[in-house]
Amino acid sequence: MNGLRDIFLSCVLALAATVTLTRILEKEPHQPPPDEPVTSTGEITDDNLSLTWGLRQIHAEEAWKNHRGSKDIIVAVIDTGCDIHHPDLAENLWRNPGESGLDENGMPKAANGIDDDDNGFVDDFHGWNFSSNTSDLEDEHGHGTHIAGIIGAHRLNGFGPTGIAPHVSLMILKYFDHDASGKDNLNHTVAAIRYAVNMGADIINYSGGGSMKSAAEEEALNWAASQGVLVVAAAGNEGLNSDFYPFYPADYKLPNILSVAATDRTEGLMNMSNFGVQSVHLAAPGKNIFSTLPNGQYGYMSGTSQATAFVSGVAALLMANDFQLHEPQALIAHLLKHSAARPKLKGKVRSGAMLDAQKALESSDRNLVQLSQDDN
Ligand SMILES: [Ca+2]
Ligand SMILES: [Ca+2]
Ligand SMILES: [Ca+2]
Repeated sequence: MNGLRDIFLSCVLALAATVTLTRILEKEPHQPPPDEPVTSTGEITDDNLSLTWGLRQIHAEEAWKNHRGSKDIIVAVIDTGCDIHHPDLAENLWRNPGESGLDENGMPKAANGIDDDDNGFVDDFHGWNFSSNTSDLEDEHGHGTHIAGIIGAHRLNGFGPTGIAPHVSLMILKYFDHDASGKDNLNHTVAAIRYAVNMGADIINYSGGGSMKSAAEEEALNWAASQGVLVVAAAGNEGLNSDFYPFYPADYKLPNILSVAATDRTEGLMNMSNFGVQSVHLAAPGKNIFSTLPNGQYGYMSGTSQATAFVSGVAALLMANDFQLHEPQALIAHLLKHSAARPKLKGKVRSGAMLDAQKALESSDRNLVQLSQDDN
């Protein structure tokens, strides 16, 4: 069904205890997300893991002893754009090889106004803005920059948090525009999915969605499945059982989609997180997550969006560590098998467990082809 659908962006203020998440955009498709991110003013260093409880809970430090990721793994972040100049992100952005280097006139292909790789997009160096149909990836909201940082902020660069995959290539695909209709945002999503697959993304991170199905979106995701692209999708922020109230794209019954619920520091589900023993695969940290924000800043955001990014990060590490796990079904099965069972999650998500990067990495086969990584 190609109708309007509500697009949620999980942006509950971490520091505002009384925030009630409301379904948005269903009646007013142009309505902005409910809250803006909270910007941190504190001094943060990337070895100050007290601020990044989620990394501790999934045992990221231990996982990094196995692998810290590879730029050869491309994660497409389909979201609100990204601060591509953020010092904690810039080096980990994907660079389209067909729009890199100099053209015959000595001009940088990234900004020469020419579609150098003839893929239909002019100067798509780090990705594409499907809202404005330009290469301008500016993130007016902050959500996309936050998600990108959870997946792939730099490690040991002296500031900010560390992404779960400190070495990775982040392909920035902007689909969301405050002023666009829900239908337009959905159409942009479909175009972004197709771009990601065409341009070689290994993983699609989709931290959004809505309650209405879209045949075009399902078809694009099915094509992604046929091309071996993993899709990590947010279970949704409505506090509902997705087995009875499906949320899309997380709940298309496709073999390459991994649906993620959100936990808080107690390792229980956040109240706002959707759940479902049939439809939601596993849980990951989602409350008060510290990450990058536009204009070189940092701050906190909460929701299944953030949990989804945690899973995408671990998936990127796994793919770098073990080529066999490049296949989405194999990776999903591996992640579920090597997760951390939690009593509070039993009967809530299919695995009854939360993400555990250490278990996932240590149980993958390092003797197979392993991608190289940098030293830090
Ligand atoms: Ca191009
Ligand atoms: Ca160009
Ligand atoms: Ca950092």
